[in-house]
Amino acid sequence: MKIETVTAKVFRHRTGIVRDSDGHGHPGAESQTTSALLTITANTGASGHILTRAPDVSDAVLGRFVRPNLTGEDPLCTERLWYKVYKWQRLSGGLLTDRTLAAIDLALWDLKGKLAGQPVWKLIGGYRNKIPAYASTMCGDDLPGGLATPEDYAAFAEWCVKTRGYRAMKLHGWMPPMPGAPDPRKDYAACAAVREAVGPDIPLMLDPHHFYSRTDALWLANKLAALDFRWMEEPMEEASISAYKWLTRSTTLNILGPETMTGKHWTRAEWVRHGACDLIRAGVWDVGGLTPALKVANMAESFHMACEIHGTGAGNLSLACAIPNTSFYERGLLHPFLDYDAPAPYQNRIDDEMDAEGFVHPRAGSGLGQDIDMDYVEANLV
Ligand code: XYH
Ligand code: MG
Repeated sequence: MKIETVTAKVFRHRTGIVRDSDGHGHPGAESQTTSALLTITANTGASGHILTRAPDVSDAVLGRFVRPNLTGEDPLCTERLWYKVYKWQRLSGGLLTDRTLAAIDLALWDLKGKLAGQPVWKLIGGYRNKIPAYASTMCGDDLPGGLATPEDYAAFAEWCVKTRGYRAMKLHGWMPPMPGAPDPRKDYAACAAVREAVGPDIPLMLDPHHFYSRTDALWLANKLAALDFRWMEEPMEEASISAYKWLTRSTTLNILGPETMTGKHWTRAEWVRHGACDLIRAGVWDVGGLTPALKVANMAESFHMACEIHGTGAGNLSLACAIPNTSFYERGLLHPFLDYDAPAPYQNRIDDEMDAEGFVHPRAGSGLGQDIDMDYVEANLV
């Protein structure tokens, strides 16, 4: 069996999310955008797919770094193929990103599942057939009745927990360019209001401004510890392991990371080695795919540490349901003005449907479990 083609189809669709000047998403006027469907096809006719961002799978990148390494290879050899492509990153001048590596790896795992007739979450471990989700809010905004005040966060938290059934919640605080941001005291006010609204038994977490000083981060950590928060993630630039080592040692609050730091499983091993966090973080799109993300989770387990998965989607859900040492699935980003449960135009179903008790269930079908509207993709090609 051999890989025959690696193709990407760019298609247009509507979106109700606008990006601010720092890149954070917020509800906004409907507009047109594009996404891409990456497909890897074997000579048996079987195909693996993953939805991603168009720049991740440009024809230039696929032609230069991917097709020469995959065409003619056995698609089941995911470890071998990951390394074949990954090694081209070093001299790619930054053109071959971790996101591209992740898209390739995820499409190969989807193909492997299709060939095996099994869901990927079972092929890689199958530890659980459901997982509690936490409601992961969008970053704070200045929209009246949105996430503009601590009271807004509290009201949304009540809806998430008492109406929609979420069993945990993570706030993203206010970040620049929002008025008054960054301000650890404003972040804390929202956290205190949410704790008051949901009561003492709901796990709460904070993902604040990502460039606080050590002293601001420590002040916030200690205040959240007093509110019995479960963890705080990425309060400072993650390139400074020593700053995180200092913070983790200085507070009783659990510090989670690294989320966005490059270096894949190698960096995360260093964070454990240096005591720079209490819980490890890995998302398939951050570390170059499911193949390296599994290595992060298994490494963390060896140190009796949780590996909390960053981000949503079929790849992260498969990972979260495969491993023993994780607590929640991050479902979001959520906002009072947006219906997260409504499929995107190119989906028949969202990847991460959640029941009324707050559990997300991975699918029983073969592959990653995506339910893509292929007719919509074909009808809206760019
Ligand atoms: O928009 O800064 C942000 C969020 O932090 C985003 O990067 C991501 O959804 C996240 O951190 N989730 O935990
Ligand atoms: Mg985060």
